[in-house]
Amino acid sequence: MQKIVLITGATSGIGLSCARKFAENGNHLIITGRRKERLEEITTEIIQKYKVKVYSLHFDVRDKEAVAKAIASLPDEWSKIDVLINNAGLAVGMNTIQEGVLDDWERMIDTNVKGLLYISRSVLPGMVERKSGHVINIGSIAGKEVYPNGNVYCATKHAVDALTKGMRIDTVHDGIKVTQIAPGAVETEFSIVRFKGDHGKADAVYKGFEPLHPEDIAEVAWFVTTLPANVNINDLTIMPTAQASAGVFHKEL
Ligand code: NDP
Ligand code: 8X3
Repeated sequence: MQKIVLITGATSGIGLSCARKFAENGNHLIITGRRKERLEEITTEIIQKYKVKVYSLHFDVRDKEAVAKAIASLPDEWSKIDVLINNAGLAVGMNTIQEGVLDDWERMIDTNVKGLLYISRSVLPGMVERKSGHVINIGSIAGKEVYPNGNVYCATKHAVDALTKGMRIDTVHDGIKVTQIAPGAVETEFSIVRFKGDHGKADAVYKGFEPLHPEDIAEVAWFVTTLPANVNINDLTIMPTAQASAGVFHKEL
């Protein structure tokens, strides 16, 4: 069955791979992000390649008015969202708390926690009204464990873990599925953003082992939406084979 799938942060990495995967399987997409040009390029690519419909919404998830306005602006044919993938997120910086950069903290908390909430607040009422829908929150191994200098990023992903559980409890009487996917190291633009454009530092994160690829996460996100109506996957932690926990890697350097 063709579904309408809204993916936040679809301009790169996991979100972009999810967009391609869901389109490949014949679903119509609402893709969002801040980088308008990329959204336009991706829209054209996906429509041409997969022959599905794509609607793009350009906004910052930290801006609550923009989020509400964007979702409310969806034409009727796009308003019945079947699957919401709360993926937009980022890490900024790696410091101890005593040396932390307040602006980095605010960017992470506002994007990963408040942004996810603003989107969910706008999309969930329609799902509840229709008694149907699936929310997939992209958490992280950082939402299960804490590692040195990861403090605030880990806190935001622990919040995603808690919000996923809360969302499931709040919507259980309405037939909504809520799933968290919590990946370990995935090679995307994530580390370039975390290290503020320092490609050397970003590349070093993935040296000496094969990290997850964003397509691996998209495959699983797609899988969880293919299960029968009575089956929900609550929580999946997905790691590279060479990563045992947040800080333990087998690296051949
Ligand atoms: P990328 O940097 O490649 O993608 C992040 C996406 O989020 C981009 O599309 C970006 O779009 C969007 N985004 C970021 N901030 C905002 C904002 N304020 N408003 C709207 N969109 C925003 O990284 P990943 O694909 O790796 O990250 C996706 C998710 O996966 C994140 O939640 C991350 O925490 C999580 N994750 C990543 C892991 C990894 O190792 N890579 C592991 C575990 C979880 P734009 O810049 O156009 O706004
Ligand atoms: C991203 C992976 O290990 O940097 O969530 O927390 S990690």
